[in-house]
Amino acid sequence: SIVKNELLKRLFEAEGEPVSGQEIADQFGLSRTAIWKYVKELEKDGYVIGTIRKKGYYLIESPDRVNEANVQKYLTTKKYGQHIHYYETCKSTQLIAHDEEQNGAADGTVVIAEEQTAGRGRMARPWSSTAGKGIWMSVITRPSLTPQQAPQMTLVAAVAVTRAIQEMTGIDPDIKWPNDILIKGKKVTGILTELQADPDQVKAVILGIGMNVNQNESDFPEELQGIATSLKMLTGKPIDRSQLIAKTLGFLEIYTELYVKHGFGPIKMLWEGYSNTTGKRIRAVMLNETIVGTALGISEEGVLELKLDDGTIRGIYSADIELSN
Ligand code: BTX
Repeated sequence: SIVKNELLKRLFEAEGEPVSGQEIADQFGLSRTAIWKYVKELEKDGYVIGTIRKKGYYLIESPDRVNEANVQKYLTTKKYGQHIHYYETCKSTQLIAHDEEQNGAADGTVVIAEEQTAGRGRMARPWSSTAGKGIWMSVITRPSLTPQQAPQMTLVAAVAVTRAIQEMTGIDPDIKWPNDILIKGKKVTGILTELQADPDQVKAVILGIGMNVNQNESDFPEELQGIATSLKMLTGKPIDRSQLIAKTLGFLEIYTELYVKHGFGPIKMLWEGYSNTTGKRIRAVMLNETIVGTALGISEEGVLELKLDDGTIRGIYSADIELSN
């Protein structure tokens, strides 16, 4: 609710100093008892709040949760993240986002969970989503694009996430086409792009973003140890997930607008600056064939261009790629 958010915002801004319940009550034309009820709700959400008679409420401790209030206090966007649906646990934020999209969710609505029990990657591969350690979110975007332009949204999202990680940690990640973000060769983020479209018009692009933030090596299942990493493992410090979500949504909104207004050119330039494959020899594993060649870059359509040994150039629309020798 607006009142609860305002209360929380003031508690944060006061940095432990008391905030007058009466003032907020007056601002919204409510009783002090109504404000007290919001304080109780915040306590249920895990906030520890103290009371000083006649002075008001002060914040003692806030939970490490990526809920609406925690994320929104960092938001700088117009649309993205203005509506957040938060879950302690769910199967997959992607499934919920598809339902919400069907029910007419607004552009930029976000579904966030502390934990996913059936997080998924591309081609129904599982995505490890340990409770309270990462960012597991789906953003419902409604850009005016044709269905042919929609796959490039994966690259738009990859650039946004990369910029957000850079700002939060000072680390420069690499993007591995099409949807992986790597640091020191290990996967720190995966992006899953799913489309709801009519034949000539995109209804929604649902961007599933999975970021490893505060895991230790032992928080990953054994099969991922050695290939996955988290920002905390790289920086040695825990990271405020809510702030990172807000930054990611900020860049996502800016870059989506840039793409819709000015086409793929500017995104392509940003993307190529982060790509770790351009100019390298790679192997592209597709559903029914595997080819090896030199990566030339991406086309205006976001298609990966490979120069094969016989000199022909092939556009790759969907594949898993690895460095080859
Ligand atoms: P992908 O198909 O490119 O990658 C999946 C592969 O990545 C898995 O097969 C496994 O090898 C590896 N993997 C699994 N979990 C992790 C992890 N936590 N860190 C690093 N590597 C891992 C990538 O698909 C797209 C992932 C999107 C996940 C988000 S989370 C929010 C949303 N909800 C949902 O169910 N999926 C998306």
